[in-house]
Amino acid sequence: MDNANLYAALRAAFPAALDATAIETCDTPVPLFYSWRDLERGTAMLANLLQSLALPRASRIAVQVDKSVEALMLYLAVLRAGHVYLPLNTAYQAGEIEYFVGNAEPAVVVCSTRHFGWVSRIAFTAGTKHVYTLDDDRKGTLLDRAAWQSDVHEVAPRRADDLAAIVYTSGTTGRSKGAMLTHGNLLSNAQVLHAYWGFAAQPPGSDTLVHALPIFHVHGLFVAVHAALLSGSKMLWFGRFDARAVIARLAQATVFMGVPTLYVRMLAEPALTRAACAHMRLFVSGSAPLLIETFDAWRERSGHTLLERYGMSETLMLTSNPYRPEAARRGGTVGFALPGVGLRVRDDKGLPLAGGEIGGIEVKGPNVFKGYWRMPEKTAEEFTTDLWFKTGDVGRIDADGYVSIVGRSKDLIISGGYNVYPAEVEGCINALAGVAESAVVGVPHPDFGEVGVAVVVAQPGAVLDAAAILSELRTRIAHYKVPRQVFVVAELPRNAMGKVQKKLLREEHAGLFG
Ligand code: MLC
Ligand code: AMP
Repeated sequence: MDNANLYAALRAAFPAALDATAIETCDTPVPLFYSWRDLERGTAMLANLLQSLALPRASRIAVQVDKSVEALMLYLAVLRAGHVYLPLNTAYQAGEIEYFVGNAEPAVVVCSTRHFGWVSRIAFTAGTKHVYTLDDDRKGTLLDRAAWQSDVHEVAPRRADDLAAIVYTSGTTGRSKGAMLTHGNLLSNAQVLHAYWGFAAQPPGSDTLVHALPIFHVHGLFVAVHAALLSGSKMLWFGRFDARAVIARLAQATVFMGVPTLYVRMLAEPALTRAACAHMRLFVSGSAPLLIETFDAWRERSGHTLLERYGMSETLMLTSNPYRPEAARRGGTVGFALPGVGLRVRDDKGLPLAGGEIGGIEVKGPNVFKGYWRMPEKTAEEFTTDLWFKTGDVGRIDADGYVSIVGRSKDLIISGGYNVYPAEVEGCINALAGVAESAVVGVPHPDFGEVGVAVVVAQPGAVLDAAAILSELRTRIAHYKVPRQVFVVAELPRNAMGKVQKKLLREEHAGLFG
């Protein structure tokens, strides 16, 4: 039987000329050039280090580090060694990390040196045996240890339905859930996008992808990285997104992937011109709704039509506008269900809707995850009896098959491409001294698309200070979850049933950010 380990498939796509550059860094003090051989050897050494620890099969390797090529190699090494990669946003605070580590029980935790004190305390308390550090300057105990390992490693045999990664997504109620993704989920989706977005039709190695997204979420880690590796394409690697610096490198690139905020920020740069984009063949947008104004402005300024696609952590990519003809990419839609993906729209009783009607989007396919980590009841809740996954997104399919997302049944704010669950933020605010209750709503924001605003009611006799609430929240939750503004009010608007009317709050604060 063939080895279904995702790393084996990615490795098989490396170009024959292993000394060619696979990754060039763009914002390190000096540019660093990593060859395909460097990737192969580096991941072998890291995989051998993991193997030397004699961990149980399918151990979780939790990683909260700044973006670097070595961090990418660690992801590939975890696949290679047959363990389960658990990426963590660098913005997560101690309370959040404590939950993830407690829930996933990782055998190994890797963090940056500056966070080693508190992260290792959490990890050792939770029973993790090995904590390493990895920084974005090629330093840290992980690399020190790996340096002693052999650079030859046989890829661990895995089946398509073996776990490759767990990606935590916040829940509408309660705590985050770990979406279990298999080698088969990741490879099948990567292969579909490889064909659908025209990578397969290019001569191998002729694409160059500008990689400027974080590598702790699906978009940057799976969609962008797998597309590049599976096509033997070089990556121009940015540790963090900088609009001007990215535009300056487009002349050497062919593909860019970003969340809408990245396009909004590039549009604000005078350097974004048709000439600057002349070498490019594809700009992909996803993770959050793309405003039609951004779609139109991008076409006008760059001469390219953004290709918008739609997906989520549990399912990877679901729909995409067509690659060709460019003219068939429709702004305001997320395109067609990808090959192999079943997508249907149902009413709130789960009954089929006639074409064009708005309802809940349900999906099926080899890309759909295996379930939530150690939460069988939550998994069961999110699937229909005929095993379609309920995305929580609300949309419609038009007569030509284009899918549009018109809203969400889940109470979710997407800010700069990051998901913020109001229930989690409200829980945090409600736990503060003197708070009786709170409501967090998303309002339009010119840069981040949407940001959270909190409306808070004090307990009788208590006096609340908005600034104090904000600074307290900053120590408890990731910065992007902290509301942009806090209003202290006498009471929350409620309907006759006593339910907080978030719609009214959204309307009241809709104009806050212009
Ligand atoms: C930063 N800030 C944010 C924020 N990012 N606030 C709300 N939402 C965000 N996304 C805060 C900072 O803490 C800071 O607050 C202030 O905004 C200004 O920060 P900045 O320096 O301008 O931010 P920057 O570091 O440039 O980051 C912005 C960004 C980043 C857009 C580059 O957020 C980003 O990389 N987003 C991409 C997220 C992503 O990859 N999503 C894919 C998920 S996968 P203060 O108070 O200090 O001023 C998925 C599935 C799918 O969804 O379909 O793909
Ligand atoms: P996550 O849980 O971070 O994977 O986020 C997935 C969610 O992002 C989806 O359920 C959608 O609500 C949203 N999303 C992703 N892509 C798009 C898009 N192109 N347009 C609108 N929403 C999107």
